[in-house]
Amino acid sequence: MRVLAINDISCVGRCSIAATLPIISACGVECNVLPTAILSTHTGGFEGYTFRDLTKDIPDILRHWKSLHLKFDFIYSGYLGSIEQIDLVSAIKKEFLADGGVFVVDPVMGDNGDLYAGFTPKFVEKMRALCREADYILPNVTEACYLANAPYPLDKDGAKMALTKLQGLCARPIITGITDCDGVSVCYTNEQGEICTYAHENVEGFFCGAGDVFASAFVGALARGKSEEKSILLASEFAAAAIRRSAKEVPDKRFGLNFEAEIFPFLKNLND
Ligand code: PXL
Repeated sequence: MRVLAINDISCVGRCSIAATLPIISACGVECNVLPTAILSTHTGGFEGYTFRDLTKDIPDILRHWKSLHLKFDFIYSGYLGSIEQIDLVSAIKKEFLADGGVFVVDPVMGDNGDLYAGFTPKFVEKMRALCREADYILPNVTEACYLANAPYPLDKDGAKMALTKLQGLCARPIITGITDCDGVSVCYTNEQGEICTYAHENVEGFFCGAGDVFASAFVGALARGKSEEKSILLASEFAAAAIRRSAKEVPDKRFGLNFEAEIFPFLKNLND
């Protein structure tokens, strides 16, 4: 089983590839990477970060991979450093996804109702087109609102309506981080096609990278042969446990989730 993670390297801040590699490897699955950009930190709350766009390096990397006849069972894309990279990801899916392989798009674009620095309405439009090619999309509430043209924020009922709209883009959308009086929920369709939500207690404090921890665990569990619904529940439990722990243990939330300390319980659940 071979996963390709297309995401940035934020050198500090425990998100993107720095979260995906350890989590998918811990699942016992080979994780190959295609870095989209290198940043000194992620962009959520830090100032003065460096940003090197790697768009121009990607065609040469792909040429080499083609000469090796590489195919991937899963392609999981996250933070993309330029609009051009959206077309590249689409081409990578066509060229490198194995027959019967799974394409997972986390349409990383924003949080808390706003787009991240450097993202534009044109990017959202292009991302919508990439979502049409995906087997699964994993937007947070902000991204779901941008993609579905829904008003921010979403409660559980709003999320169910947005999910129905997103099914016009991709058969299997999963909306994360829905916050209401019941806590934080994830909204998805189960195997019977019914729209479901799964809630955790709400924990104070916003952590950049929580979506990447969820998405990486989801892909790792799917790659280990778990069902979609089981993978969602395992990934939600893992992300929620990391958030609960980090709310107490990480004084500066910009430095990300202490997901490392929750990997063993996650693996125990995965292997049960
Ligand atoms: O985890 C989302 C993310 C990924 N990559 C970069 C980011 C963010 C969120 O801010 O800035 C570079």
